[in-house]
Order: sequence, then C-alpha cells, then structure tokens
Amino acid sequence: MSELFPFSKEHEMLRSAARDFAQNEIAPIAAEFDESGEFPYKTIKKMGEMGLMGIEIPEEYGGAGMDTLSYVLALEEICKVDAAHGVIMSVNNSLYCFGINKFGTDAQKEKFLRPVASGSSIGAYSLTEPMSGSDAGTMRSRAVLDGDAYVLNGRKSWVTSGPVADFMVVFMMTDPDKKQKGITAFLVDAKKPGFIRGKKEPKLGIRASATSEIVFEDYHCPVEDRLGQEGEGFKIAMAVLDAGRIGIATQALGISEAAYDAAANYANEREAFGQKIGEFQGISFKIADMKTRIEASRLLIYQAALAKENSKITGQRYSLEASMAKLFASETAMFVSHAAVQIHGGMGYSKELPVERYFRDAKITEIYEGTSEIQRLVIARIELNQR
Ligand code: COS
Repeated sequence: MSELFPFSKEHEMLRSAARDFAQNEIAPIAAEFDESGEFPYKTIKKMGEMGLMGIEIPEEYGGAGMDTLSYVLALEEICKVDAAHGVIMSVNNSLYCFGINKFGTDAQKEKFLRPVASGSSIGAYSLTEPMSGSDAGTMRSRAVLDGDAYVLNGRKSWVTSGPVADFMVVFMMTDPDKKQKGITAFLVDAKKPGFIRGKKEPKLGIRASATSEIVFEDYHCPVEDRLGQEGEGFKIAMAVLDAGRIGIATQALGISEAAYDAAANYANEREAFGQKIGEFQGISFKIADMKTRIEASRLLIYQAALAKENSKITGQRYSLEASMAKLFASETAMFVSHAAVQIHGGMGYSKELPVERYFRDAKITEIYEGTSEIQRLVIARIELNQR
C-alpha cells in the first residue's frame, strides 16, 4: 500500500538501502543479540556510516540533511527486522539530535551534535527518575549554579543507551518552587567526572538495546553547555518527545509488519482438519483486522511526519498527530503480535521462531516515551481545549 504514496527518488533510495542493510546484516544476528542482551556496536556503527543516525540533521553538522518522511521510512525497515536496533536509532535521531539541532547554539551543535549525527558517538536523553515517570514535572535531581558551571546531582532511570552513550541531554530542577517552569536542560559528556553509569535494567524485550540508571554526583556542567534558557527544560523535553513519539510509532509499525508477515505466511501453509488454517474464518478475520490496523497506523505516522516537517517552517506544534500515531501504532503492535503468536499456536511460543520476540518487543511501545494513558491525555486535552 505504501507504493501509492508519491515518494521521491531519495526516499526510495534511502528506504531500499536501509532494507538491504537490515535484511543482510541485522536479520542474521537479531536473535543472538536478543538472547545475550549484548549491545550491537558493530551494526550500529555501520548504520552511522550509512547516515542513519542523524537523518534530519543538516550536513554541516554531520547529518544526512533529509526530511522526516525519510527518517520514518528508513526506521521502519530497521524495526521490521529488529526493534532493538530501531530504538537505538530512534533515540539517537529524535530524542538526542533533533533537540540539539532545534534548541542548541552553533557551538553546542559543533561539540555535541556533530559526533552523534555522524554516527561516531552515541547520544541519549534522560528525563525519567525512579519517582518521576509520567508526571515528569516532579523530578528530584538538582542543578545548582556555582560560578560559571552548574553542579548536577541526582539519579535518572530507564535511560535508553545509558550504558553506552557518549553524550546525553539531561533534565534537572534548577528552581524546584517553580515546578515545570523550574526545569532546565543540560548537555553532558559521559567521560567527565561525576557521570556514573548505574544499574542496568534487565528487560522483557528490546534486549539488545542497553538501558540503565545514570547517577550524577557533583557533575560540573559549564554554563555554555546548558540547552536553552533556565526554566525552559520542561518545554524542551516535551517538544523533543513529540519528535520521539513519531519514532516509537514507527518502531511499533515495523514490529507489527514483521509479526503480520510471519502470521499470514503461516496461515497459508499450516494445515489442520484437512485445510489451510487461513481458510478458517477465525483465523482469516484476525488477518483482516491485523492488516487494516497496520495500514491505519502507517497513515497516522505519515501524517505525523508531514506535520513535523511542516512545523520546521511554521513552528506549529504537532503533539496531536504524534500522540495519535504513537497511541494507535503501539496498541496495534500489541494486537498484531498477540494474534501472530496465537495463529502460530505452540510454534508462536517457541524461541525457534522470531514471533515470540516480536510479542515481547511490542509491549514497550505502549510504555516508553509516554504511556498509552499519557497519549490519550495529550490528545484529549488538545481536542477539548480547541472547542
Ligand atoms: N511542546 C511544547 N510545550 C509543551 C508541550 C509540547 N509538546 N507539552 C506541554 N508543553 C508546555 C505547556 O504548554 C505548558 O506551558 P505553559 O505553562 O507556558 O502553558 C507547560 O509545558 C506545562 O504543560 P502541562 O501543564 O501540560 O504539564 P503537565 O505537568 O500537565 O504534564 C504531560 C503534561 C502529562 C503530558 C507530560 O508530563 C508528559 O508528556 N508526561 C509523560 C512523560 C514521558 O513521556 N516520559 C517518558 C520519558 S522517555 S522514556
């Protein structure tokens, strides 16, 4: 169906390069890295060399200088094969690079954006804390200005790429009395003293992506490495999450497509009671619902990508489009991967096939970068405020 869209030659070229890479280099190792939980350094490095780690960043800062649709098309191909590679790519592109490109100074882009957009370093984003998840404005970590540097202290959790990141954008309270308006964003360098990688999270899915706590103990962040103004951190965090949510929606789409392909093929091959199982209405209706929801997810994602592209000119928010895409695509990934396991029967539960991995990987898309409940809250607030 995506063939109906008038993509440019550049879009098609990037998509087929990402598809070939995913199928030739990631597919053979995906199950092994899922099992071991090891970080796939080699393939991530190659993705950087291909320009996949900073797709929308201008070439002058080490990126590929392409548009949001390019990002979505390439990411979908990676996620169809492995959602763990997909989240590493998504966080690097949207939660890290996008925010610095939008809110950073030229000097910050030179120092913090170029190495990550060009794929020679890895970037991460750190908002969540053990006692502050959905209610992101209640963080406890503190940054105190002392001369020409802020002193950062606190514990951050669930940081995607935390164990391996070279640089990170981190959000801390500079003025707790002001709540959300007292939060400030900082660019930090993992090599500096006071940056400590904490407990690694053992996860149900996306196991090859590395996730951990990050502890800050008197980390000195020079004033020139503050991203935006003091007190602007919450809005920066939210604006960046809008971009991130398009990436997670795309990750969910890729997982859905992989699970669907496996299920449809199996339904066409496996026989029971003297016929292909796909000829039973119970299975065929599942296939119909899976396919329909997948294509609806795709349309919401393309809409969000176009809204984000438009926002580069108009400055308008695309929170509604991003949240709708993430909500629908992630719930679709759960629905489709659940049905795919069921259609496979016992084989769906076996580690000999990748279907159980798709099922485990799908769940996180309903949780990170804003739970489905938070997406509904964002959508409803926007809709009701407009009346
Ligand atoms: N872009 C720009 N500004 C935004 C914004 C966005 N997407 N969303 C909110 N803001 C602004 C609001 O306009 C408001 O500014 P003003 O006070 O000047 O009007 C300010 O930020 C506070 O917004 P709001 O009142 O909506 O804040 P809430 O505390 O009610 O929180 C939710 C809003 C719940 C939506 C937010 O905390 C959220 O998204 N939580 C989930 C966090 C998350 O996704 N965590 C996962 C981290 S990555 S694993």
